[in-house]
Formats: sequence, C-alpha cells, structure tokens
Amino acid sequence: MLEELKQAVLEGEQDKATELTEKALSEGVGAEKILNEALIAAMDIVGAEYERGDRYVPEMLISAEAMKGAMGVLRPKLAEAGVKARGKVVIGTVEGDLHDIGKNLVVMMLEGSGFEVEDLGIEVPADNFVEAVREHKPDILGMSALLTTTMVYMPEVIKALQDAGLRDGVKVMLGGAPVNREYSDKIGADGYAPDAASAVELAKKLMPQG
Ligand code: B1M
Repeated sequence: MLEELKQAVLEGEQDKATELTEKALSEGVGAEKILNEALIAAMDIVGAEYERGDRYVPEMLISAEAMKGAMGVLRPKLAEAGVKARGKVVIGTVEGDLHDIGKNLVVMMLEGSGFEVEDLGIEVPADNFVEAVREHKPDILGMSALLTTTMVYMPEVIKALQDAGLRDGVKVMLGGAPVNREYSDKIGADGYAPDAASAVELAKKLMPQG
C-alpha cells in the first residue's frame, strides 16, 4: 500500500493519495512510516527528477499538492505520535513583493521533506520576520523575492535580525529568480537555492546535523 501511495504522489493524484493515507492509518500502519517510506520517499524522487530536468514545475506542483492532501490527514497523527520535524523554517516573500507561487512550492517541498514550516505569506516587513523568529525560534529563516526592486530588502531583514540579537541563532536562506549565490554571499546570508528541490537540499545542509 505504501508503494501505491508513493506512486499516487509521484503521479500527482491528490484524492488517491489522501484516501490511501487514510486507509494505511486505519489498517494500523504508523504515521511516521507512511511519512518516511511513502510521502518523503516520493518527494525525494520528485526533487531528483526536477534537478535532472526530467520533471517540470507544473508536474512538481501537482505532486506537491498530492503530498499536501496526504499531509492533511497525517499531520494530526504525527503530532499525536510526537514525531519530531526535521527542522523548523519560517518563510515569507519580502516587503513590497506579492509573488508567491515559487515560495509556496518551496513550502510544500519543505513540508514534504519533513520540515515544519511557518509561512508568513507575502509582502512581509522586516519587523514581522524578526517577530516570527523570536516567537517560533526556527532553525532557518527563508526569504523569497521575485523583483530586482524588492530583493534589496533582504539585507534589511538580515540587519533587523542582527539589531534584535537574533542573527546568530538562525540560518538565513534566500531564493527567487533575481537572487543568486553571489548576492546571497554579499549580503551575509547562509545560503541560496535556485529552485524548490535545491531549497530542500540546502535546508537539510543548514541543519546542525547537516
Ligand atoms: Co510578476 N514579475 N510582477 N507577477 N511575474 C516577474 C517576476 C517578471 C520577471 C516578469 C517580467 O517582466 N518578465 C517581472 C520582474 C522584473 C524584475 O524585477 N526583474 C515582474 C514584474 C515587473 C511584476 C510587476 C511589477 C508588474 C506590474 O504590475 N507592472 C508586479 C509586481 C507586483 C508586486 O510584487 N508588488 C507583478 C505582478 C505579478 C502577478 C500578480 C501578475 C503574478 C504573481 C502571482 C503570484 O505569485 N501569486 C506575477 C507573475 C506570475 C510573474 C511571472 C510571470 C512568474 C513568476 C512565477 O510564479 N514563476 C514572472 C516572470 C517569470 O518568472 N517568467 C514575473 C514560477 C515559479 C515556480 O518560479 O517564482 O522563480 P519562481 O520560484 C522558484 C525559484 O525562484 C525558487 O524556487 C521556486 C520554485 O522552483 N525560489 C526559492 C523562490 N523563492 C524561493 C525561496 C527559497 C529558495 C528558493 O528559499 C527561501
């Protein structure tokens, strides 16, 4: 059944993935086993296929949606079982920027890979990033920007984190079409990812257990 569930996520069949997750749970399969052996296993394949160029964004999106459906059923069970997330990420699109399709994809892929994600949405001011870091104590803060006019807001958020004395306790990860590694290094972020699959790889690397 887990193999069938993995296939449903790979094919992007949301209803089937949700039903199979419910069925697996009702037949006594553990939530963590379902997560690791079917859902995360499928998203690992999705990420690898995307990086090889064997899968395009829309196909990645439908798999992520299928994963999301299954996670809706699984999440409460995981919480009950006390399954620890791989890490916690606070993420948002920066002030002045309302592009969120790519950021949402990153969120889905991160969740699909076992991260707990607090999504602050779009047009997030520096103060809100700072507040969220204070409140949620994430391992990673992710910022997305799609405009050359808004990516310049990223260093302001980093400065606000420094001013609040929070920068040392959180890794900062950047993404979005106009951003690149050089810019990320220049403004003192901890990493940049060009797409959702590499965002997951980067997030794993930024965790202390790396
Ligand atoms: Co806008 N827009 N847009 N837009 N828009 C762009 C970005 C643009 C390149 C189009 C163009 O001119 N060719 C251009 C920016 C030019 C520039 O600054 N260099 C542009 C512009 C100018 C504008 C407006 C200013 C237009 C206007 O009103 N005059 C305006 C700005 C509004 C604002 O933000 N204040 C605007 C508005 C819009 C819409 C509302 C119509 C819509 C957004 C809808 C939404 O997001 N809910 C929109 C769209 C859809 C686009 C394009 C067509 C597509 C963006 C997208 O979703 N790509 C875009 C042109 C293009 O890219 N071809 C364009 C698909 C998505 C999966 O990719 O977002 O790159 P992407 O995300 C990737 C990676 O970047 C990475 O992973 C994702 C998945 O692989 N990634 C991360 C993203 N965030 C990450 C975070 C990470 C790690 C990786 O870690 C934290």
